[in-house]
Amino acid sequence: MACKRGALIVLEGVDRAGKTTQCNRLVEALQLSGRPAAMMKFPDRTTTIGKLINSYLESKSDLEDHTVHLLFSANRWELVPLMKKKLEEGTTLIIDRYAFSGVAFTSAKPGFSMNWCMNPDMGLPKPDLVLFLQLNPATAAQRGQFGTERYETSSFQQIVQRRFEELIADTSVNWQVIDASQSIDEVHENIKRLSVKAMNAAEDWPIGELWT
Ligand code: ADP
Ligand code: 2DT
Repeated sequence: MACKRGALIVLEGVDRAGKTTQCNRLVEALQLSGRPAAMMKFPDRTTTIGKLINSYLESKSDLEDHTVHLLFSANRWELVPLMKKKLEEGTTLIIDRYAFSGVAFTSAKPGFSMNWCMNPDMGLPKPDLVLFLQLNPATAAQRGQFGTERYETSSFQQIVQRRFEELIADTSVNWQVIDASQSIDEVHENIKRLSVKAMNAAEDWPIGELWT
């Protein structure tokens, strides 16, 4: 019998919600329980396209807003062959940000509709589960100051949060909202339970296509 495929699990959420912490914890826990798992992160700043994005985020270069949106999307598409290979080999992928961040951040800029922003990511591998780590700005502030990269201001992040709320209303995607104000261990237990359930449900189904 062909091996069961891995699941595609995405973590999204505002700055300092705990995405990176929880992705690491989840991969570690799955591996310890004998389930192949690997972490990925978007933007992946190591590729040629990722280096252009990194320079933009660090304000070392300027890029026209449509152009940078398409680069973020291209950065996902260039990794699709690797993602599919791993999923088909049975490895579950835990991903720190995906197309939802792409849409939420660009559509927070003036003059961008969510529909325009979604188009370049249509047909990407569809996540089996998207975990949204919900955290209010006051609690996020207790976890440290904003960094110095582009987009790291409270006024911009408030608009991003509203765009995420619109995306979460889309029932074609398996969203689960997690209270990220709980302790790291509590959040981890919630996330692990939902992930194992999604992994078991995904293994007999083909990989879907996002927003098609
Ligand atoms: P993100 O990737 O969403 O920006 P991080 O995982 O980098 O968030 O976490 C941001 C900061 O908050 C880190 O210092 C991390 O240790 C801390 N942190 C993460 N989760 C929690 C939590 N549940 N409670 C308290 N602090 C947390
Ligand atoms: P971090 O590397 O700290 O997560 O910040 N972004 C991300 C976009 O504008 N579009 C995208 O498609 C993605 C994946 C969110 C990366 C910053 O880049 C933003 C914060």
